Amino acid sequence: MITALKLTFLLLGIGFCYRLQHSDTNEETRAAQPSKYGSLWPLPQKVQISEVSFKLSRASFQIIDAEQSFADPTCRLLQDAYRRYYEYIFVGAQTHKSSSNKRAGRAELTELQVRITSPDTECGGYPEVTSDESYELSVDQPFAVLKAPKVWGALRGLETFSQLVYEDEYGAKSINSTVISDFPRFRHRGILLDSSRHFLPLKVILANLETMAMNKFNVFHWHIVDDQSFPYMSQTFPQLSKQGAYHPYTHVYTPTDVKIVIEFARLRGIRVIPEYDTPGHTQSWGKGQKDLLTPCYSGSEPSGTFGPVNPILNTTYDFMKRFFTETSSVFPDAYIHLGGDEVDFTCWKSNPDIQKFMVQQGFGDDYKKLESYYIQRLLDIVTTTKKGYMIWQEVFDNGVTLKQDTVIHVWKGNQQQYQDEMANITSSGYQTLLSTPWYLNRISYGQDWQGYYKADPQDFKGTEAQKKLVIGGEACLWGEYVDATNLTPRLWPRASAVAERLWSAMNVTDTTDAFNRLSVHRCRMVERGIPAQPLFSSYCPSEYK
Ligand code: CP6
Repeated sequence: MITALKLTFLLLGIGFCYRLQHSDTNEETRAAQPSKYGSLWPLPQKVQISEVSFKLSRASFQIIDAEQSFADPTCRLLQDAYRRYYEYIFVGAQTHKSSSNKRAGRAELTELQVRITSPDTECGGYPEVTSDESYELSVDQPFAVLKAPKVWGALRGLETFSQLVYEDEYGAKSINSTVISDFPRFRHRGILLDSSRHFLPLKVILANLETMAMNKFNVFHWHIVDDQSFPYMSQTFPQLSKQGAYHPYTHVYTPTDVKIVIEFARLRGIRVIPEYDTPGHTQSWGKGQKDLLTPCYSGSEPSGTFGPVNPILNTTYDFMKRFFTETSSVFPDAYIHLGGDEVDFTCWKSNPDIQKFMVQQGFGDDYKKLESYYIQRLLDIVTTTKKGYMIWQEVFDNGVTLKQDTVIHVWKGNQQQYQDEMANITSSGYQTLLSTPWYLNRISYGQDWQGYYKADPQDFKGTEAQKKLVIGGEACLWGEYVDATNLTPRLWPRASAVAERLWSAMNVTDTTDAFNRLSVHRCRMVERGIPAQPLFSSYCPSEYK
């Protein structure tokens, strides 16, 4: 028999265990609370949300060009976006009318008017690093107004508007009277995907671009080829993918595929920057291009294996000239990423022709000089295609002469080392981009998004002028352990933490408020059909539908 005393101890014990697991001071174990900023993610620069709410109904609500707008119905980018966001606003909405009378007398919001305020709307163009993404949003009676100088700001504002819409306790779509004025903190907010270690079907790439837009990312860094496979179908050198892709017809990106990706991204204000990483990471190139790679030697005999691109042959540079001339017209962005990371010198050192070349050039046994020689010639070639370039930090570390508009991409080291690197790069007057703290391919148990959230690209010792040279950052999802089955949940919502760091004001650092908003933002991505993984023990309201 359980006595009253025993029962008391039992209950006390349960209560004690409960408090242990649900301590409010422990960030790992707190449940999401409502934030005063609703579920806005990333947080806009200035937000005022009032208590006054309006209802929205699928039947009467519309998104339209404002009469004064410089854009008109021929702007497909905007018309497509209106349709997309209309659907997102009413995602999961009840179709029956049961709730419509519950809060009678509440005003209805029937229109979002979108007004492009600059005569050059940039509707038919491509987004660029200098594109204006600012917008102002006012939600009030008789209609909501979204004002933006260019279509790029309108896209960002439409996403924000859709995030303001919520379901009230009766399931009716609602929005509060709100004033927002917004612009990004950094101009370059990227995601790197790697389609070489595993082929990524077009569907996966497009779903990721869609999710990037939900998080206001604006650069897709496409690490398209690497050692393992060469899925880019080149029109000038079709052998590269014929021999170098995992499969010559199914595991390739045709010229049409590439066009689809670029246009899908453009319609969402996202730049596509391809990376063709050389002279290292090029094993797959060698399969379709004879003599491109350096033959390695064992003693005085070729060993049958190959190393980095062969830097001593003129044929190498002829090839690069033709290859990069092609890619410069396939990809419209003003920049191309040229890699230049992790060059292994073992093979170069073993090759007698290279040894001879080293002596001729007076490089001694400093193979970094040989690497620089190659990169220098490559950069000169790419410059003739009128493109700017981005490169991994090793190229800067090796002292290669770079054009002043080069973007140096930092990816190595611990916090101290990457901060010193950013300081060095910017004190030499170069622009830089941070990725080191945002290697999302690395996984661990727990809420690792908080670490991504705390890193800041301008957190290093330097002058104001140096800080201005930091153009942003990129979250990287390297592909060794990632394919179509796990890419999306691995990336989202962890990359969302990076999105807020790169878009929102520098002082937006409260991880408790971030957790509250991000929890709902993650449920919104799930509602929109994106299998984003959970932050912590919880549920999404829509799971019950
Ligand atoms: N491939 C290429 C990679 C990496 C880099 N370049 C890489 C290095 C370390 C980690 C993850 C990825 N797989 N071409 C470095 C820029 Cl942890």
